[in-house]
Amino acid sequence: MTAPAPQHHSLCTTVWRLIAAPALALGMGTSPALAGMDATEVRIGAFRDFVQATGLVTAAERAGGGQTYEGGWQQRPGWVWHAPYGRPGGDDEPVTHVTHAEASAYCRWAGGRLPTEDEWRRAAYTEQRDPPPPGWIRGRTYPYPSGETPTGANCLGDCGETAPAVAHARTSRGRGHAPVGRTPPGVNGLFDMGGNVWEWADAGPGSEQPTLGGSWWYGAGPMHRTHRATKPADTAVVYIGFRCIRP
Ligand SMILES: [Ca+2]
Repeated sequence: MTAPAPQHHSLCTTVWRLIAAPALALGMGTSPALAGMDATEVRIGAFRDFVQATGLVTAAERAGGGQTYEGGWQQRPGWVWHAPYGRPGGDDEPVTHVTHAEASAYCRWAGGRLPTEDEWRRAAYTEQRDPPPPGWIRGRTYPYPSGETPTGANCLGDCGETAPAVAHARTSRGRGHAPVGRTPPGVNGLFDMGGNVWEWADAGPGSEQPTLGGSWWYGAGPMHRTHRATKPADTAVVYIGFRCIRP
């Protein structure tokens, strides 16, 4: 089940505009139901604050660009965290083309850390609000972050009418990402846990790290709670982003 969107989105947008700068760095605020899980994927604008504070040059920048998948992995010159498809991205778009280590460093800088896979999954699939808004059942584990169905997420084909992708997206498959928080809120009131961009989680030391929730590149399959995926930790590509938790 997908909860009605407008009042939640309006409230979130209002909160996003009013919260102070340190909280802004983490995205569109955090979910009060979930001990500090970001309500949205981390935004380009927030990552810019991190880059300006730390002088980070990302691996994708050093390599000349991140990657996309077009019948095999293809490097794209100039496709980096602030220009996801080679052209400047808006501050409200999800940051992409960042490695697991870069995502983790951002979260630590912002006063949190990457969620573990278990933390991410509990937030994405099991409703914990007390009481939850109408239409949601406390304690229920849903098949999708959007509820009983994938409807409303930004995925490929299976999600129905979704938030408009950014106009500068360049892809031969799917429509590209939407700015964060434009789809209806899902389980626990979180945005885009299913679809939009994959999200890094932290499995501890290791060269393979979890990515969760699927993306605009895929249908609903990778959004389902039974789906598991990992990527090489140095992957920096157009459809992987992240969010942080401050437990
Ligand atoms: Ca996502």
